[in-house]
Amino acid sequence: MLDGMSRGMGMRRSAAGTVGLILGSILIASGLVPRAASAMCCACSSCSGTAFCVDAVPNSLTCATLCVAAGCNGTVFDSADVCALGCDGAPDVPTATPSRTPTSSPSRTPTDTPTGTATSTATATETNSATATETPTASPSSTPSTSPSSTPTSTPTPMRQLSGHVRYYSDNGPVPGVTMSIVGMSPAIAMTDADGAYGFSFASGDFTLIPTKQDDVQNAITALDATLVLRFQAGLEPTFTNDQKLAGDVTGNGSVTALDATRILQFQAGLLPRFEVANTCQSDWVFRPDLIMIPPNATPIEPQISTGVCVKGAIAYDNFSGTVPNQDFVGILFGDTTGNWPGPSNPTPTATPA
Ligand SMILES: [Ca+2]
Ligand SMILES: [Ca+2]
Repeated sequence: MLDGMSRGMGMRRSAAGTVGLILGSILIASGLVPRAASAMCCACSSCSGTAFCVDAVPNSLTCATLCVAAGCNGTVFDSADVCALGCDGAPDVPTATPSRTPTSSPSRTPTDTPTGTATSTATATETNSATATETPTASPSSTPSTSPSSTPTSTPTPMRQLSGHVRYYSDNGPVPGVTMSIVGMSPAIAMTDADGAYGFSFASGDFTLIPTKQDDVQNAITALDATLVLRFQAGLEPTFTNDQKLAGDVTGNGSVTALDATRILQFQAGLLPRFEVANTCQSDWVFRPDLIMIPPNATPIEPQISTGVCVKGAIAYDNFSGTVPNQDFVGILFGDTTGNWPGPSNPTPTATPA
């Protein structure tokens, strides 16, 4: 299966591969080794043209994970193997197609055009060949805008099937205003409230839960953060945690260096509107799952950042059902290595049920 998955992932970068491998091991360990099944086509709905063919893994969680790994916030999977542009079209046949939907086959125009005016044929050709490259562009991924989702209608608080909290990494304080996105067959969005709590009234099937948050810096990024980065790089901060490393890698290249310190100084001086890593991740914050217990059929996905690639922290659920609380995350503001983000500032929106 690993082989099938890795082939399915095709040209994806190493971070995605790591997630796939981790997921694969978890699936094997948990006895979810695939039954014989048709291939599944996963189309990442928010990155048009990105699709994967997953063979012998009757598990849309894999699809969601692959799309998440590719930086796409939406997944449409199709167990019948009939994606719009096809997966492999044949059940039970392992394919090696990491099918980027064949948008722009640089078709040589049919040679047998009758009349001989060679002029017009030349133009129609290789114009759009450039689009076929597989650079995992941090493309539009539909960052769930904090849109004024038509909500609060004061219904009696419904039973929450899926719920949890988001807390700040340094002091466990509540993080409000986090957009919690359910990515899967039935996409939904909820916001964390002033207590950092969120909840979805309806959740079922296969999906991935992904937090993102924009802005809300609140003067938490100062020269002190840059100093701390330099001290860490010089080996003077032995207790620098993984969370601090996530905060400090504002260039998003997977390591904490003097360049990160420079960028932090530029940011706090107003010379840099946004960190590179925030652009790559489409989020000014990074989150990691913080589960007391991992529910059955759930897979925590740790954030992984390397040049041009941002695998967001998430929890993937396979065949979710029932009522599952405590699906918590830890939030980290990019740049805040000192961890002094002060906590809720503005009156925050009341919890927005999905
Ligand atoms: Ca860096
Ligand atoms: Ca700080």
